[in-house]
Amino acid sequence: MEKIFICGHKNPDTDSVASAASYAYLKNHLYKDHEYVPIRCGNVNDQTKFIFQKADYVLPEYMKDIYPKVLDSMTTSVVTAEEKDPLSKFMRILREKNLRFMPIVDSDNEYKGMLGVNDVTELFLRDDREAKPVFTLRADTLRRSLRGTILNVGKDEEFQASVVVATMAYDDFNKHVEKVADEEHTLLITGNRQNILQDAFKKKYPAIIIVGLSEEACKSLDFNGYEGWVFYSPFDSSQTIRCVEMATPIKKLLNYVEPASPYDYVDAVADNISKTSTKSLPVVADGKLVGVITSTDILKRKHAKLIMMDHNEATQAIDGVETAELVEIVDHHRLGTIKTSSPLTFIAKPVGSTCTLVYQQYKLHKVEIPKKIAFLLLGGMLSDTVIMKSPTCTKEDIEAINELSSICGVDAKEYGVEIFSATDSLTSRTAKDIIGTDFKIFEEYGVRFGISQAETVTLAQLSEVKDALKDELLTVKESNKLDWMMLLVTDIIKEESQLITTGFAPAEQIFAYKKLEDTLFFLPGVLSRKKQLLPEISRILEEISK
Ligand SMILES: [Mn+2]
Repeated sequence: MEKIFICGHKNPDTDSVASAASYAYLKNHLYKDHEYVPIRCGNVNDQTKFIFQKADYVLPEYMKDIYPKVLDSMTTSVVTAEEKDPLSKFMRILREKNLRFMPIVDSDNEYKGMLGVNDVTELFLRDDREAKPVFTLRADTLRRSLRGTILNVGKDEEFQASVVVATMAYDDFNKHVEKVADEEHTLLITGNRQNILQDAFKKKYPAIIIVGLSEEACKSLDFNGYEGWVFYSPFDSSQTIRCVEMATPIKKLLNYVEPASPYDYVDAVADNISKTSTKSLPVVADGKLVGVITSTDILKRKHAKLIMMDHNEATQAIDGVETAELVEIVDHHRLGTIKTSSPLTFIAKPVGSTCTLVYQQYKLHKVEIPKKIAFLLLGGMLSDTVIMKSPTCTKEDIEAINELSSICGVDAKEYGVEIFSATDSLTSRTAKDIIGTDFKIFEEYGVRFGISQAETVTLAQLSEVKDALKDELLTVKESNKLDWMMLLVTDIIKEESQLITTGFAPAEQIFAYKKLEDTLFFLPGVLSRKKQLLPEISRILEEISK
């Protein structure tokens, strides 16, 4: 079944992960045409982990990116041949299935190489009328190719031999054999010629094929003392020679083509595919063949289907989003919307959390909310609305929180405090963790800037870690090629924040906030990046752009 991935933004917060997981549950409950798979494109914070533990629900799986992978485009129903099979079997399958090549495996489906029509053609295109071709043969494949029987078991299962056919007069034949054949590497094909057979049984030929004699008559022959193989062929001499050629084990003709992994990017293997003679690559996982990817597969490559949760801007989306087919966006942020190639469902409302929008979808479709999902949704709502204190919190959020609390059998405020206590204090976390956990990139009026937010139950320890945070902000600014980077540290109890920045003189001069020191500002009553800080930043960027 085709998958549709449901993914929150980069540096996922609780709302984005909880909404993705609970929306996937709803979609899978409602629709059976696709498999809805919740994923996340970053590590989860301690708060999110706590909520998923509390809900006893499995965290969405981590996916680095959503670029098309070999796994999604490869052909999995592949006709193969085994390396021990004779060429005749390979040719028969090619003809029957109308194929140009086949991956070759061993009896455990372990990948051994590729064999195409071109490789076989080359074998027969050799212009060696002067030299006698030497065939590498295995007794078993030769018997299968001849569809004959073994009359005498020889010494070596595998041997190399040139073919000599006894069609001349006895004396001429003896002379001919002496001239052209090396006794230990000769495969004699003969009819019912007693004198020739009597001589042959005394020689070191690795194999003799008898034609033109009934199987019964062959059985009365006396091979005593002969150490090579004796085969009975139901065909005439010319057909038998062809069978010998076609008995060459596939193993001898194989090309080892470096396989692709199912997790390779389609773009990365396209070049290698075009270089192969079969215009295809075997796909191998743990040594076993799992499929084949061809140039046709590449042309028809499948783009991942994606539902974006809790964001709508490309800068915040999973890597490779530009290659994905967006089927839906569920969000409560401002629109900085990504461009799409086809129409899509867009569920957006200025409520306190994306989990509230998911809750409303359960209501709309009259789907009962299981307790586990209620814990996730409630967690996302309480987290995003800072226990209903944030100015982003609406009546709709409160309604949802009340109903979910009763499903979970918890007090919302108590659960909220539990949730926020699950995040470590400022001093116990590294600057990298504090800044990296909830970090978003925006672009406005030609200015590329980042805002991280950290919530805490007290700002008292901020002065201790301030310098380390300033250093880390500069590092993040550099590595993301930003003009301006800042961290909003919010005290959810006192409902105030401090903002540390990397400095952006033209803008910071006209900030509405109280400057405590260089690149440090005090923001009383500010809890929300989205609803309070971001509009102020937009305002001043517009101002200075004039
Ligand atoms: Mn959110």
